[in-house]
Amino acid sequence: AAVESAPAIVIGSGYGAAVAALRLGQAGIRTLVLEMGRLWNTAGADGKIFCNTASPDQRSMWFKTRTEAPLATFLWLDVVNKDISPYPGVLDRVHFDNMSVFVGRGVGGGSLVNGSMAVTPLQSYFAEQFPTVDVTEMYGTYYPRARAMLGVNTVDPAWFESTEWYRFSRTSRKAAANTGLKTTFVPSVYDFGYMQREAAGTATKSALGQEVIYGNNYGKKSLDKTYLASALGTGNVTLHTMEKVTAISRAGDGTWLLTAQRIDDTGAVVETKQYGCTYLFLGAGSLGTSELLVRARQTGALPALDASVGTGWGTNGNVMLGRANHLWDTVGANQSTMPVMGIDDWANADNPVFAEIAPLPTGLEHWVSLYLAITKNPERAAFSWTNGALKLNWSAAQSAVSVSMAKKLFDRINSANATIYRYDLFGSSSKIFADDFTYHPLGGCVLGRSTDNYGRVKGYSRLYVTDGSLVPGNIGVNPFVTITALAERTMARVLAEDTAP
Ligand code: FAE
Repeated sequence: AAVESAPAIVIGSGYGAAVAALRLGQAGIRTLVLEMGRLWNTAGADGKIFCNTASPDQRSMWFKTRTEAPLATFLWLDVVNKDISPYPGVLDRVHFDNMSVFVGRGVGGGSLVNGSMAVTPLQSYFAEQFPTVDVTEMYGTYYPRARAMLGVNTVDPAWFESTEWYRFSRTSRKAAANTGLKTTFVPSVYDFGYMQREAAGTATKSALGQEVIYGNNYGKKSLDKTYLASALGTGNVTLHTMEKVTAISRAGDGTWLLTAQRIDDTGAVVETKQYGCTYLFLGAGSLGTSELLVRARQTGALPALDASVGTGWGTNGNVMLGRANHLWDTVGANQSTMPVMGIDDWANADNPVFAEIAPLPTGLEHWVSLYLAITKNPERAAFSWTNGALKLNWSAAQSAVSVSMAKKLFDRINSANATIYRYDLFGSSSKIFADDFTYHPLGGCVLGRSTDNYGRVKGYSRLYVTDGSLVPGNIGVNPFVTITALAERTMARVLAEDTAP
């Protein structure tokens, strides 16, 4: 096949990729973005682009025959998941031994499916995780730049206190306060002005209409509305969708060569394409970028990649759990899907935990307080390319470390409130902590180990990583603002030093 060439290619279209595409386009560099998922801009028969969590259809998940929502059951009943026909839907759940990873698929990557929480980590913890990065510059320049570009806003505290849609957060806040724990508002990229109009009945419901993990039809500033829209607006950026890059190698003259498979809506490969570029940016996410690099090293295509490539992977200590409230502590039938508050016990040196107060919007009162805890689990795993597939050596014992950390905090909350855990949410009554999935895959090509201090991959020139694989397995809060800010930092440096004529 003929080789299609561009000065720069970006693989993926999530946070790290979107930043790369915009900054390259603004610098006047012709850039091609290759994304394996769909462009989500066309309404289905119901007039909506995305389906909601209450009645998922084929648009919900990436080539599955049944949805795989994080909550397996409710009152032990298998009422949460639904049979669907295989289709390139927006949410994927990738299964490894002992750990499955949720990721977004489509133009915008994780921004299409995530909870919009836009959190900046404590500066001291960032410095601990990234000892080689100048924190003054990070917190003075790149975090503010990322937050501004992403459109971060905060809920109006007065509205928060009065609306039925956040009763669930206030009830959890009360339980935390009874325990002597601090809660904090969490910024968001969901437009709270829009949400207030949803509540007032003057705008079509999205966050208040059970839309989130299978996409939001309104209100959310996902990357296709921010960075990627601006990138395409430069006139220098072209987007190819439904194309999965399967191999990267380097020609004798230093050109990067890529093989990509274009698929149709059934998943069949309809074309195998070859691309060439001078500058290659990997933004396929922790799983995608790790797969491309580990595979290239193990097949001999890129033998000079560092031995650390594929290592340093972690779950950001994710654990999901539910508590059962007393009958008088209602959480409300109506719940916004966008979390706005967290229990912030990260400063507790003995057991640091940041726990998002998560919604469980079923449309009826269920007295469940749901949480996604982020713990400081130090366990890490490594990827390998084995028998033609990506393997991850995460063990159940490594998940148990996150659980014991979350349990330590929530045992305190239960004891201070005389409450218990919910036993009916995760498939079997012996499972009260969902420790077998993560929303926050991080690592695999860690900054300063597999790359230099700016995301330039060691062993090769003009090869860059800009996504979550740079983060060493844990960042203590929800990760997308950090991924975006690090990508801004990389692009500023690369455009100043590497691409100058
Ligand atoms: P990512 O956004 O995953 O983008 C990678 C893109 O590359 C995807 O579009 C892939 O389809 C594409 N791709 C992968 N491999 C290939 C290939 N070989 N060829 C072509 N394309 C490819 O990467 N984080 C927060 O900060 N706040 C939240 O509230 C939050 N909630 C979440 C809720 C859910 C349900 C999920 C799944 C995640 C959540 N996250 C949240 C995590 C956040 O979305 C994630 O850290 C970022 O999306 C990761 O950004 P990357 O740029 O690393």
